[in-house]
Amino acid sequence: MLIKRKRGWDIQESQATPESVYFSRRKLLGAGASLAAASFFPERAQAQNAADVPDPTAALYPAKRNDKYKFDGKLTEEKVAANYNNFYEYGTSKYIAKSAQQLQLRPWQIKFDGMVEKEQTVDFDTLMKAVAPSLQERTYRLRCVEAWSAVIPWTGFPMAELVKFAKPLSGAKYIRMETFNNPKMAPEQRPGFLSDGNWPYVEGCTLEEANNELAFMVTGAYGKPGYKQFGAPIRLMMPWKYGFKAIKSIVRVSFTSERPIGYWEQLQRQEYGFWANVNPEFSHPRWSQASERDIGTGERRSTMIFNGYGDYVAGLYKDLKSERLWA
Ligand SMILES: Nc1nc2c(c(=O)[nH]1)N[C@H]1C(S)=C(S)[C@@H](COP(=O)(O)O)O[C@H]1N2
Ligand SMILES: [Mo]
Repeated sequence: MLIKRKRGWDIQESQATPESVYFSRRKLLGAGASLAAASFFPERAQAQNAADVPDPTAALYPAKRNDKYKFDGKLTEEKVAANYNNFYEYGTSKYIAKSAQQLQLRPWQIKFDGMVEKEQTVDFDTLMKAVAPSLQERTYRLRCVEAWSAVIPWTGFPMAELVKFAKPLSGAKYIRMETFNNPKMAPEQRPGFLSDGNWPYVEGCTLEEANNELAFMVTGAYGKPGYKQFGAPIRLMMPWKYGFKAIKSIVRVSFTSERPIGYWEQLQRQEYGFWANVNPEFSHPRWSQASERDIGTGERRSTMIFNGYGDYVAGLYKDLKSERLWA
């Protein structure tokens, strides 16, 4: 596919206009409305929109912490992480927190289809009831392919529980996931706008990766559910892979025998591959991946292979040396 225009995601962070994370706040203050300014802060960004309905899963939060997955970084402050996001359905900038409040979380249905015992469409709250016993908080590092990183406490449940819930057939090898496609909730999805014709956002993984203990379905962040800019009500987190694999606001989970093609892979195959495992030695075609900038501290640090999670996941790839594991 021919890409004619330079799009937001073509620009590496350091090549983009440097702006402080407080840019959005100043813009709002400029607008003069103190309430609007306050809504920049995550505490307020969490306040329900008028159209939001009560969250029946609220009592499950904060979930018990699972400290097994230690990391060496400093937790990214909530107000920083919640105001520096990639969510192209709400624009190409990192300052989509306010726009993302248009996301309507209920009703939210998730379709399980493809190679499963029985196709089903399940309400998110029903799914939550089924997985509630395994709900937990885990802190993971997040490494974006654009060379910025964060350390975030996520609430969620092991992806293996989602697989169990879906009951895949024995021939299923891959999982393909889709984000919502609804211009009423995300105006950027209007025809003729950003990524025209390429929605919904799609990502995928192998069933083996999904069953790895690190693979996590995220339903909340910083101890709270329904955090829209983070991809509520449910998104993926595979901390050993570049962030673009961590698909947000999922509405469909399909089991297949064929490797799915992701949103970025479809747009620029030579730059964004299926595996996308973090590797400091394998450069992106347009920039080095050797180091990263922590959005919380502003410090630059060396990138680690598999983002530091090699003990858990390196074994998944030992027989795949001929594959492009690092793009
Ligand atoms: N649906 C959807 N999911 C998405 C994206 C997106 O644009 N749309 N961006 C991805 C990218 S590039 C990154 S780095 C992470 C960012 O997650 P965060 O905003 O929660 O930090 O979400 C990923 N999931
Ligand atoms: Mo990213």
